[in-house]
Amino acid sequence: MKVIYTEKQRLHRVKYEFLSGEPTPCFEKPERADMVLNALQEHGGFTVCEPKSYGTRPMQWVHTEDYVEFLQSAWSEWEERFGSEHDASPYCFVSPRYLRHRIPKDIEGKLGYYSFDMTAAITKTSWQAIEAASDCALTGAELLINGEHSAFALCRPPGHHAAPDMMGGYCYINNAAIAAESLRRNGKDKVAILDLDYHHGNGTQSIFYDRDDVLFVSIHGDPDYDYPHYLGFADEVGEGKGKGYNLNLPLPQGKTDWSLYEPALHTALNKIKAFGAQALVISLGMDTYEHDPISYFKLKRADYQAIGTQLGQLGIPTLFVFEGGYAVDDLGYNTVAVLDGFMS
Ligand code: OKP
Ligand code: ZN
Repeated sequence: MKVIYTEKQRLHRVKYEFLSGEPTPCFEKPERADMVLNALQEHGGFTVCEPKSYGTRPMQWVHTEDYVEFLQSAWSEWEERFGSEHDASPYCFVSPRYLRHRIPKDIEGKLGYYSFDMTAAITKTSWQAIEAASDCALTGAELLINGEHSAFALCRPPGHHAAPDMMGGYCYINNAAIAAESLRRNGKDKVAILDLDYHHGNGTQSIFYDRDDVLFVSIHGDPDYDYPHYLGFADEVGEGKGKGYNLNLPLPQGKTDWSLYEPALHTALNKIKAFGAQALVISLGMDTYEHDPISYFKLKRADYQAIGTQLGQLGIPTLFVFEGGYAVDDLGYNTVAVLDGFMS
């Protein structure tokens, strides 16, 4: 299987996030990709290649132009006002209830306008990594368009929380959504996205919520108890012609092991089969692992192999797009277990 990765993605490294009120070194860090690369190399069945460059045009398929421009200029605007010592980060947000959705001129106002939480800070070199991650996803999609049966876009920063004009949850540009849209524009009439990250892919859901040509299915921790808290419930089924093309399968925090997970996976795969997907994008979050430091499912290494096997049995051209997963020591081997299961 071909893996698309570039060292440029190392250029995004945020110093801190707040975990239960405490400044903590950011869990989403470049070493995550290193662990995956190591495990891929040890396995031996993978070829790592560099992405092609696609620029910002494809980003605008799923994001607004003003948001993409904001991401590109945010650091220089921030640096001009506050210097380069601290990462650019929002603190004030547009509550949907009482405040006006109006883009302020000041960078602190803009950061809040374009964010739904405080976990997506911007550094001097973040943009280069963000663009590189999008390129990895697009290169992966192009491999499928050119006839590969599968590929793995090893993207960082991740993307599934990024909405048309909002960052959050370590995500800026929605890599999986861009890949899905690329597949749609290149002959795949029906594309399914299966989001396996522990956290609901609110951004991806929002992007495709009113569409019937891209099915979104997600298995994740119940948002009544887990991040992103305000989306990802089972009654969100899509709207307009997209009604019936969004399927959320929230599972209980703390006790979801394979015995609870497998039936949900079965439901998800049946939905994808019934839809008749011609290409499948997997938002491959590995934070469903029993030892993940910020998530609460109980999947084990062998379960990842089984997930991969079941995905492979669908027989649909499949692009894996890397999302979360923070148990760094086991992250590489767990990821390879999914891909190995898929190939075998
Ligand atoms: C990004 B991805 C839990 C804190 C959660 C944000 C998590 C972002 C996850 N107490 N903080 O979906 O893996
Ligand atoms: Zn996650």
